[in-house]
Amino acid sequence: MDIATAPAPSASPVVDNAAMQPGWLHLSGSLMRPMSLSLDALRQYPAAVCKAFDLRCYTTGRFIRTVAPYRGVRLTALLEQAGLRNDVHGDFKRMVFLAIGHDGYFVTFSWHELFNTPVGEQAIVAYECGGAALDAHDGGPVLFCGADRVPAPRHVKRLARIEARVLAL
Ligand SMILES: Nc1nc2c(c(=O)[nH]1)N[C@H]1C(S)=C(S)[C@@H](COP(=O)(O)O)O[C@H]1N2
Ligand SMILES: [Mo]
Repeated sequence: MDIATAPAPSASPVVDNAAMQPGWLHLSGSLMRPMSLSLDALRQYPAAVCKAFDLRCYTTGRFIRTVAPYRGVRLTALLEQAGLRNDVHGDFKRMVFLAIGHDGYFVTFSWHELFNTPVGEQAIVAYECGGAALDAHDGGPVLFCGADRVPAPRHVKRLARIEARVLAL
């Protein structure tokens, strides 16, 4: 994996997620090459496909709907291209990734589960569902983790940003 050791930039600027252009995904935070990608740019990466699943709310147990298979790019592929910073030895092992929707809803992934467990193989940024393109007006791109027991929390509609953060005690 591509890991930087150069000095860190100053603190991340405050980002207004709602002001971001619908359909665009930004990768920010503790990365060597922060990126902004359109839905069409996401479609150029190697594709991964997840199985159809029942969307069910974790909080209420409510069945929402059955969702056809998503096709998208793995989150790990995007993060590998952006390159993780490693300003202090082993920083990447203390890294978490925030997947943030345009409405400010967000969920987390740890570096370990994405890069060091099978979960990472099924954590995708989807641009297609059941063979049909997911555009910005359909809520795309969607962040989906196919390994989760209850899939609704890490099913982020209108995904706007992935932010890499190194945790400190
Ligand atoms: N952007 C965004 N995605 C989200 C949420 C949200 O509030 N914002 N809520 C999550 C939760 S807790 C649930 S139960 C489902 C609800 O899906 P629905 O809006 O299609 O019913 O979306 C998930 N994805
Ligand atoms: Mo939920």
